[in-house]
Amino acid sequence: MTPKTCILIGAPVDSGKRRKGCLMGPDAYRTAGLAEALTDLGHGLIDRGNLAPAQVEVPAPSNPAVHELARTVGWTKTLMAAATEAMGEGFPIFLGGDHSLSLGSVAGVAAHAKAVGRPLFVLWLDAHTDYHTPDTTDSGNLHGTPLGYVTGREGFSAFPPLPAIVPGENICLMGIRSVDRAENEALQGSGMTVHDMRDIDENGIARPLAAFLERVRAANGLLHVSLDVDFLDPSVAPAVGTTVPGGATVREAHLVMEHLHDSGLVCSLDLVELNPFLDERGRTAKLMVDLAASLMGRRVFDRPTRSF
Ligand code: EXY
Ligand code: MN
Ligand code: MN
Ligand code: MN
Repeated sequence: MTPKTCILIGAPVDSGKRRKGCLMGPDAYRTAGLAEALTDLGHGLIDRGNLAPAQVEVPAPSNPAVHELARTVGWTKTLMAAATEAMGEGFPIFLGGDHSLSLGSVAGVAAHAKAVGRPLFVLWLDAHTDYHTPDTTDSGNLHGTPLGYVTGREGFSAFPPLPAIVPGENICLMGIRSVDRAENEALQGSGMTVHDMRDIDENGIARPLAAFLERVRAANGLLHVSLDVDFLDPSVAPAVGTTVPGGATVREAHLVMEHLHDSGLVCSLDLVELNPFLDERGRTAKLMVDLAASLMGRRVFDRPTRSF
């Protein structure tokens, strides 16, 4: 990978669900050595610190279950602008914060892709499909809605207008093992490619990923990666409020990162849903940093038995 200017964007978003703690995520990644890992790989680094949400007023949501709508809309506004700006300067890494941050990060990256005339593709590594709208969510937790927003589903009238829609055909989800009924119905005909854990157990993770990366390459696309802690199995990544058993192993996740690195296609990254309050001596934060580093560079100690 050619050296990048990595731009760390702290997004202590905690409004996308009721359980608190993701606001500590950005500082946990810093404490776990993210900046040092990136500079050791030869990349430049700018840390923009932690952002704050724009203050906005919104009408009462039609679904009374919806939680903290105004704050999440404010974050979306802030992060969309920050993402578009950072894409013009380097490789943004969004340090979450819960997954509602991706309403802003993906929309902002999509605006940049449109401006430079290239299609945006998204790889969504998650236990969940996050395809709700504010009208379909039962929990009211807006961290379950980012893919609904960026694909242009109806129901997001309180949010900023999308600068560019990401077509479902450009989105690939991996690690899926928890889908709500309303999401499942909407997924039919969405065009998105969904590799659930059964699929990965039966076929492995490398081949479906390679097929997706080939599509990105053939289209001269830009690729945004959104990594939710709950993509990983809770036994190796306990610091998340939405654990689902049967997740990706360290080996599978690491292999994904190596293939992403080798592809040279990735332009931006979300690290989301880390709740340091639930961690065990920083192990989840450290694993997420290790995965991000493997995406950003080939490290010889990744393969200690290999001769060079
Ligand atoms: N589908 C469930 C809901 O809508 O409440 C769970 C969503 C969890 C979202 C996490 C971030 O991936
Ligand atoms: Mn998610
Ligand atoms: Mn999830
Ligand atoms: Mn739900």
